[in-house]
Amino acid sequence: LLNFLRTFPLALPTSLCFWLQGLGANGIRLTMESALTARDRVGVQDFVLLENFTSEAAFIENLRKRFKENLIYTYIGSVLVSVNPYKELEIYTKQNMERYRGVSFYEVSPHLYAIADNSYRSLRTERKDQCILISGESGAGKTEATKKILQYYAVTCPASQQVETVKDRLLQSNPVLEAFGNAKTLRNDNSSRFGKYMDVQFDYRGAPVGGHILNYLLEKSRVVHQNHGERNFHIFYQLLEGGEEDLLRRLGLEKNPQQYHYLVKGHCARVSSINDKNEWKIMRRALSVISFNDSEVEDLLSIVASVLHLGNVQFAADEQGNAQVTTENQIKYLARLLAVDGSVLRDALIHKKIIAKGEELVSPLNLEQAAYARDALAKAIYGRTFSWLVNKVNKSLAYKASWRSTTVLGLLDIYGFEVFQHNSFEQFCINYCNEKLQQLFIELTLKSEQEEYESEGIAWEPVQYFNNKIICDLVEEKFKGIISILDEECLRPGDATDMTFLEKLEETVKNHPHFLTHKLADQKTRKSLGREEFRLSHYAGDVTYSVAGFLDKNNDLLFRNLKETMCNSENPIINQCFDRTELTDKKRPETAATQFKNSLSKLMEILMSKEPSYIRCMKPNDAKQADRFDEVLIRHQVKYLGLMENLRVRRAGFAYRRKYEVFLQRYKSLCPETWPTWDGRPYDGVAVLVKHLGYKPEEYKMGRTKIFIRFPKTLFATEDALEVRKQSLATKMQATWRGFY
Ligand code: AOV
Ligand code: MG
Repeated sequence: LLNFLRTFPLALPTSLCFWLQGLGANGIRLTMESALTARDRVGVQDFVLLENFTSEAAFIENLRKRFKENLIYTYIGSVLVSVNPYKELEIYTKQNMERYRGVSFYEVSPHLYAIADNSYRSLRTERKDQCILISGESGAGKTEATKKILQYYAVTCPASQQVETVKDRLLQSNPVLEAFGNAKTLRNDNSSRFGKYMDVQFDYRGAPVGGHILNYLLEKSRVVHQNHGERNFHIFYQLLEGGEEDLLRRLGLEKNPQQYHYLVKGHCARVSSINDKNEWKIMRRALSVISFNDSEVEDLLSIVASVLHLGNVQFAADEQGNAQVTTENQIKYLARLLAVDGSVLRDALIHKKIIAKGEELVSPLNLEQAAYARDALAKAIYGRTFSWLVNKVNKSLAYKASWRSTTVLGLLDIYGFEVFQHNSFEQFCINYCNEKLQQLFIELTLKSEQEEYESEGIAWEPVQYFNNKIICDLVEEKFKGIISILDEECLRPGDATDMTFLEKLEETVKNHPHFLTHKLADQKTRKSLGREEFRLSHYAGDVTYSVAGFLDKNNDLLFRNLKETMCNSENPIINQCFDRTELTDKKRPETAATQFKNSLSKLMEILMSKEPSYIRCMKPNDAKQADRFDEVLIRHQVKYLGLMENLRVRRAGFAYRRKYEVFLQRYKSLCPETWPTWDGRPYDGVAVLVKHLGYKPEEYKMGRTKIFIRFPKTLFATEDALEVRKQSLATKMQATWRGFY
């Protein structure tokens, strides 16, 4: 009977369940992993229970065992470690969601639903804002995890007509933002090319009533260029593959992506893992859910199409070497789609207008400059439309009764750490962002551990760990940091180039242990560094960045006459994206890197103000394949995610801790004095219980609200005793059942 119940825990009628719990068989609903044999096969579900907790090999072995059994989740205390399975697992069903609802963290096997549920309950009971921080390198499963958590809330939180609309919009914002903000890279077929922080607002009943998204630095350069094996943003392919004939005709588009210069750079318009046609349908439906009307959809898609047409605008040089547009047809389409005057746009693409001493100076562009202006326009249009889109989503998610108080739960899903053959400004920003998050993780987990020891009245034993603050400082410090130096070069009139930036960097940070260039390197390492490169030793590994394009990308300038043209656009979206005040504003806009730095610093403040939970995602192999556990790759991630340090901090002294009530409830059947009920304080009950179990004084400590157990073996012995007791109970019950028949 017990075996049957274990296999089908949900088949248990509630009354029977209570009866069995009464008999002390509450372990039935627990995972089977407490049994000794299971532990050998599937490893421990919390790394703190590893006998040899300082051994990296033991850590990885435990991960491997579990991965092999499709157990992709494991805890380090309250931190969830997740390994991307690269295949669909049957663990995200509605039934499984119900299993985690309202259940204490440790009573069910590790899952992101447990993290989601735990955060949600803290939010409800303590009315404290929460955030769930999901980190890990590109392709490790952050975005999937975020979506699964949102689905969990959509299914398990209280419902009503109005709430259903909000839930729908929260969920449907994803396909839209992913279509416009995700792309295939070499690391991930659905890689997030923007950072996203999403607040979900809950009302007093715990129902989701609104939301808000903050977006971070979109990788705009992808619009005009993709590396080999990569694609542009999904939306372009979706539109060409899935768009109805009528629509494509109106937009002047042909179905074939090969026709468009902006889509052929990576030589892989079609990818087997991506069904653009299907995704198009999903995206279109999602647009309606987040309250796009037909004309807004048309305006939006006109902009997408206009980017493709822009890419096909070609130039030829006249006798003076000045660029002339040779593709009149594209200008015609552009004029219609962007709702601007065609000849004005044509002129703006081949001239540059400067205002000097109050006078307008117009000068022609050469071929190279014209191509540059065209690409800058494409990037600006796309980037601003993306921000507009996020804004639009936010309007549809806004809590209608915002005067009422809400609590919020934030979900952070950013681009993961990435290293390619060629790394540029974008990777620099993305990896810097990951540095910041890692630092937050270190600070907060250490802090919370220390605080818990303090509040429980137990002495704290310090732990050595690598603090990556030194790398964050290298990037962001005032005057001396890389971003400061980059900005300085960007603002310097005259002959500043990417190379002068590199030279200045060398001068300013030459002695930094995490910084290296060709010139600064010793003979041996020098070979691996080009003269245009610098190398940063990130927490997650060395990355070599090429400085080519740094100044341009950081400046992110659009020629004035192109801006003017866009300001006059009658496409309502473009019109909102380009504001006239930009033309008169004398102040230079902030550079891209500084904007990013400031927005990250605000993000850190937001996250610090909330109670955090962590999901650390890992990638099992580089081939995006199921059932392949590449130990070298995993070891690398275990190292840089600081998981061993995390574990050491968590185990500083004690392997295990539990609230007295929880501990007593679980093990009370093992002691005649606490069984079947203990009427006194839980503290005293636990004291009696552990005395009966023969715990030695050095094996445990009694804190204010929790018992702290030093070694896993003590806990395992108690778990095994519980198992034995359950077995004997089962035998007794079998006898009872037999008696019924
Ligand atoms: P990322 O968000 O961490 O990378 P994703 O969440 O996009 O990574 O995951 C990459 C791919 O791995 C997905 O498209 C799925 O095919 C697969 N995958 C991830 N998690 C799961 C899961 N739990 N179950 C099944 N398949 C999964 V990046 O955005 O590139 O940093 O920037
Ligand atoms: Mg992602």
